[in-house]
Amino acid sequence: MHYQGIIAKYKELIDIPRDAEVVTLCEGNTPLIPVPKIIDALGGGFSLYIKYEGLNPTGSFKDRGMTAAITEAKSRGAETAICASTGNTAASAAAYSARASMRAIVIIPAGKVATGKLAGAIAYGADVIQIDGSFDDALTLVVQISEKHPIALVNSLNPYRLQGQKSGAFEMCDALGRAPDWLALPVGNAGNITAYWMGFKQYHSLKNTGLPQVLGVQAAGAAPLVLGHPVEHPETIATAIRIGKPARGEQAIAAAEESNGRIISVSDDEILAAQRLLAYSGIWVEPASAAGIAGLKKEIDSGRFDPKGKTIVTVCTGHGLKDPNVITDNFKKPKILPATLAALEKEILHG
Ligand code: AN7
Repeated sequence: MHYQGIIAKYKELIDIPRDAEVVTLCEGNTPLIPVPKIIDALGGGFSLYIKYEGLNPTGSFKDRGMTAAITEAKSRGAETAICASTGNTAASAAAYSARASMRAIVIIPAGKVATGKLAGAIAYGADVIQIDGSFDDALTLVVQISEKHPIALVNSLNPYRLQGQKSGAFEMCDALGRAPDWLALPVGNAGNITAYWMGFKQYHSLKNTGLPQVLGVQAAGAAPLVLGHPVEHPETIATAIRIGKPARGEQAIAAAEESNGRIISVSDDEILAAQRLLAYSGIWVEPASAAGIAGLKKEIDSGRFDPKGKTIVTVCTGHGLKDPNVITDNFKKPKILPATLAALEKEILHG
């Protein structure tokens, strides 16, 4: 039978109502892509794979969680879903709600959501509401409204989101035959790091696949888990993780500690450099998704982490197409030449 998404694939391991009709876009089943050029750039002597989550139906890892959250909400008769979002959750909630013939309401920080995510949410038919505030303000509001009214909250505070997202860990173990030694991933609202850790522990208890050490990476301007306190005005080019009060912050810290890993921060310049490294390996990700590689490079360069002989996986959470402006604003702009053979030859052969 052809692939039908993560709930069908991992039915027994995902805790959602058994009789629910599954709302799916055949998400998951994303590749682990080897990146030898990045291994060389980081000094060599280890294995490194990119778990390319940008290849999910709406272009991010959120689809793994959304299939579960919307399936459960629909199964209990919910007619409306709501979320706060830096963009990817919004697009995913919109698409899965459309699929389930539910209304989606997404609340986003005005002016701080990448073009492709905003466009996605609108295209899939969500009611998009911008607020004059941050993601954290938006999250506070959607929690309040979903407690007062029969509206299903589909942020990662919803436990079904984690049930779906832990499938990424199962897939890694299936592909590698065991857990990687290290897992590096970006941390924003801290749902994904929490879900991965749950997934690895569950698979290990069933199949003895081992546990990775977890490196969570925040942007320096939005690094509450590194600083040890909320950040009132988070700021970073990686708008996906522009979050100052992570809802699952404590669980993220527990995942890092239990796994004998850590949570670190990287600068926007380090994020952009890692985005370039990935792009020059043929993998275009949005800035937040490059944080894992940026963090890995920082740890290796500083000598805090010896990668020799290790198998490392980095989760690249979202596709670069979501945020084209970052590239056109920060990378070299293409020249415009006169439309003549002479000009073209001069540029190509002598430029
Ligand atoms: C590409 O869409 O929070 O630590 O509202 O879009 O689980 O929050 C997005 C987060 C990493 C961080 N990479 O994951 C949202 C939102 C990308 C993201 C994260 C996000 P969490």
